[in-house]
Order: sequence, then C-alpha cells, then structure tokens
Amino acid sequence: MATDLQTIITSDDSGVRTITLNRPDVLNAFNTELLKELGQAVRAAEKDKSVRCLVLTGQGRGFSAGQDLADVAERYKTDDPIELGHHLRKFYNPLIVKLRTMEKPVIASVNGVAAGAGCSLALAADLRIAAESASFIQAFIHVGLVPDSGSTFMLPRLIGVSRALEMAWTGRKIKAEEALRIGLVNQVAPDEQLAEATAKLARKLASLPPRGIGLTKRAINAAWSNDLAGQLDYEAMLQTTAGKTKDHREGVAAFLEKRSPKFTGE
Ligand code: T3D
Repeated sequence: MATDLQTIITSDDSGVRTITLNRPDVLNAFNTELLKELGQAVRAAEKDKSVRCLVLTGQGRGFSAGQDLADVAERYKTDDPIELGHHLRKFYNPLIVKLRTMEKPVIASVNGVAAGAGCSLALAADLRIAAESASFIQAFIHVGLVPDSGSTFMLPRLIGVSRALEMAWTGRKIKAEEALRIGLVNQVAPDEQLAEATAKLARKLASLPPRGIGLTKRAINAAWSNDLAGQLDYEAMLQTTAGKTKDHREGVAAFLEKRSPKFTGE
C-alpha cells in the first residue's frame, strides 16, 4: 500500500510504515503543509494496529533542512507575524511528543543532511541509522535562534552536556562517522545500503511482541525523571501488564518447545 500526499510519501511493508519527507528541492525543509501532513501521518501510524514500527526518512539528498526559511521570511512580511513560539507549539511540539511517547519503535533513517528542526526530528526517533554521507547540524544559531523541537532535551541525553553545547553553539556539521563515535546514531551504513539496513532493523523490531516493545519505551522514558525506587516500582507495574499478554505465554512456550515464537500483539 502506498499513499501519496503533497509533501510526504507513506508506504507499508511487513508491519513497517515508512514516512518519506518529500520536498527534495529544499532538502525537505518544513513548510506548514509538510508539518500538517507529517503530524497526521504519525498520528495515523500510532493508531494503526498493523503498524509495528515507524521509519522516517527523506527523499533526495537531504533528510530535512529544518524549518523552511522562505516560509519564515514570508511570515515576516505581514504586520503582525506569528510568533515563533506559537508556531512551535502548534506544529512541532505535538509531533515531537507523539514520536517520543507512541508505544512503537521509531527509526530515523537519515539519508542526508539533518539540520535545525530536521536534526531535532532525527533526535526524536528512538533509533537512528545514518548513511555514510549524512550529517547533523544544529543550524539554529546561524539564524540567531536557539535549538528547538526537543533538541535541547535529546542532545545532552544522547551525547552529554559539553558536546551538546558545542554542537548548538557552533552549529558545526557532524558527519556520520563522528555521529556514530559520540553516540548520536546507532549505526552507519554505506549510502546504497541504507534502505536495506533500515528495513532489516525495522522488520526485526516489527516481529517482536508489540506490548513488550511499547512498554519498554515507556520504561526507558520514565527513567529520565524517576529515582531508583520509583523506577523499580514502575518496572514492576509494567511487568505485571506484560506478564498478562498472550505474547508472554507464547514466548515462554516457544522457548520450552524449542521453536520460534509467533507474536500476535495480544
Ligand atoms: O517558527 C518556527 O517554525 C521556528 C522554528 C525553527 C526551527 C529551525 O529549523 S531553524 C533552522 C532552519 N534551518 C536552517 O537554518 C538550515 C538552512 N540550510 C542550510 O544551512 C543548508 O541548506 C544545509 C547546510 C542544510 C545544506 O547545505 P547544501 O549546500 O548541501 O545545500 P543548499 O544549496 O544550501 O540547499 C539546497 C536547496 O535547498 C537550496 O535551494 P536552491 O538554491 O537550490 O533553490 C536552499 O535554498 C534550499 N534550502 C535548504 N535549507 C532550506 C532551504 N530552503 C528553505 N529553508 C531551508 N531551511
């Protein structure tokens, strides 16, 4: 199944939904239409039980160059332009929250440059696979802005405070090889093998027990704000839930019967 919209392309394969940002002429910079369609597509992927893993990628040579600056300049032509904060709260923030909290794995398959809010989008995914030619730029400072769309939350958690500040202050381009070394990405693949490497990981995740996968994401997210006692208690609560699933029983039975498990999501 493939549905073509104006600014994104979605496709399904083996429980994996891929959303491809599709404004290649401007390196998939976000205009309002793209933000709307992406938001709708992510919400639809969350609701659709047949979707067990979500992949985000970009058409052409970029992942995303962030907010469309021509769009911003257009806004400034009016007497009473929309405040940037308002625009963020309306479009970007709900999208980032949805990606971070939806109980399905989200993979950013970073095919090229990820700059500004495009970098933030990649950081909001659970896992990142980068093409060798991909790069990450906290471009906000070059246009006099601060990192947004969750970059100030995700970056220090992924690469530490000093590296996060250096990236944000200098707006330096981080190439894929360095991104792998500092923990910004999980994997780097040769450009021509990116799609295959992404599909392999995504299919693997899609074949695993969805409740176990989703509750694990919930637990790891909660660990950022819990103390040890609180987290242990939270784990016990989530394990009670996981322990009541058919997939748990199936996993135990398959192990004892020395066969591959078949997880249904129940
Ligand atoms: O209200 C709000 O929404 C506030 C939110 C702000 C969040 C943000 O994301 S702020 C940061 C916005 N992004 C940037 O500042 C990045 C701007 N782009 C670049 O610095 C460079 O394009 C890249 C480093 C990403 C890539 O460089 P390069 O040399 O590989 O490509 P290029 O030639 O610069 O770009 C190719 C085309 O894409 C070019 O168009 P042309 O000349 O071929 O017609 C360029 O203008 C266009 N493009 C690239 N980025 C954007 C863009 N057009 C509009 N907006 C962009 N962000």
